[in-house]
Amino acid sequence: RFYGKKNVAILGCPFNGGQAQSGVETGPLHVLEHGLEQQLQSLDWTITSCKNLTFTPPASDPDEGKLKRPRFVSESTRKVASEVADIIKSGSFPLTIGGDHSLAIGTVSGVFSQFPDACLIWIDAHADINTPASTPSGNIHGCPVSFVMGLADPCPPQFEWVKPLLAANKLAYIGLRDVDSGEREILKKHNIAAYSMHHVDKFGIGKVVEMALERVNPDGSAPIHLSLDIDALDPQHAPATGTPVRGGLSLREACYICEALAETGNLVSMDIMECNPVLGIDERSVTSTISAACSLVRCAMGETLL
Ligand code: Z70
Ligand code: MN
Ligand code: MN
Ligand code: MN
Repeated sequence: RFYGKKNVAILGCPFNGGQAQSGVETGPLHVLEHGLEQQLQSLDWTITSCKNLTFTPPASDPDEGKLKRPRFVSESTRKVASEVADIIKSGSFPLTIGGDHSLAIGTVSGVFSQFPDACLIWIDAHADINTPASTPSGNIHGCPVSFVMGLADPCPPQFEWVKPLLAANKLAYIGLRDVDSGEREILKKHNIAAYSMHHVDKFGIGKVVEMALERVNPDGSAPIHLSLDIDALDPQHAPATGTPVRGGLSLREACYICEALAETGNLVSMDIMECNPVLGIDERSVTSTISAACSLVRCAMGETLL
C-alpha cells in the first residue's frame, strides 16, 4: 500500500491526561533520542515530518461521572485525530508516539475517517474497552476502544465529536491478561476477537496472528491500523510503563506480530504507547523499554522483511 512510497510522518504526543501517573508524557522524546528517525531512514523510509504536539490542560476540567479529565482528553485527542487524518491525506504513514493510550481515541478516529474499511489490531495487556459506566478507575486510557466503537451510552458531552467508526468485527486483540469484568462482558456481547496470553501459549504466536487477521480481515485487503501498548510485553522486556502485568509477550512474539502485519503490505498507521521512562527503576530498565519500543516500530516498518 505505502510500499514503494515509504513516507512516514512521526507524531510525538507527550500526553498523560488519560491516567494518573506522570512521566508517560516524556515517552516520545526518549524514543526519538534513541535514534528512531535514523533507524527508519536506514529502512529506506522518508520522514516527511516529525513533530511534537503540545497539550495544555484546560483551567477547569471537572469529572464527568467517573471519567477524569474529560475535557483535556477530548481536546487533545481531537487534535491528534485531525493531525493523523492530515498525514494520511498527504500520503504518509502516521507513526504516533505516546503518551498514554487514551491518545488512540484520536489515532483511530483519524485513521478510520480516511480509511472507513480499515481494521484495528490492538496489542495490550489490557482491553481498554471500559465505558464511562463500567470504568473502575475513571482513567480514560482504559476506555478508548469503547469510545471509537460508540459503546459509551450516553456519550459524555465532551466526546460528542468522536464518531462510532469502528465496528466490532473489525477489531482484534492480542496479549490480553488483565481484563476487567465489565470489559469481559463487552467482549462477549459484541463477539470481539480477543486473543489472550492463554491463546498465545496454546496456539503459538504465528497461529494467533493468522486467526486474528482472518477474523478482522478475511479477504486480506483491508487497511490495518496497529495500536501497540508497550505493556503488552512482559515487564522483563518493558518494565518502564504505568501498569506492568506479569506473564506477557516475549520481545520476539511482539516483534513477530509487527513483522506479520508489515508482511501483509496493508499496514497504514501505527501507535506506540505507554512508555513511561520516569517509572524505570534504573537506567537499564528505561533503556530496555525504549529500545523494545523502537524494535517493534522497526519490525512493523519492514526491518525483517527480506
Ligand atoms: C483498567 C482501567 C489500563 C493501561 C491500565 C486498566 C487500564 N482496565 N491500561 N494501563 N495501559 O482502569 O480501566
Ligand atoms: Mn495496557
Ligand atoms: Mn493500553
Ligand atoms: Mn498505564
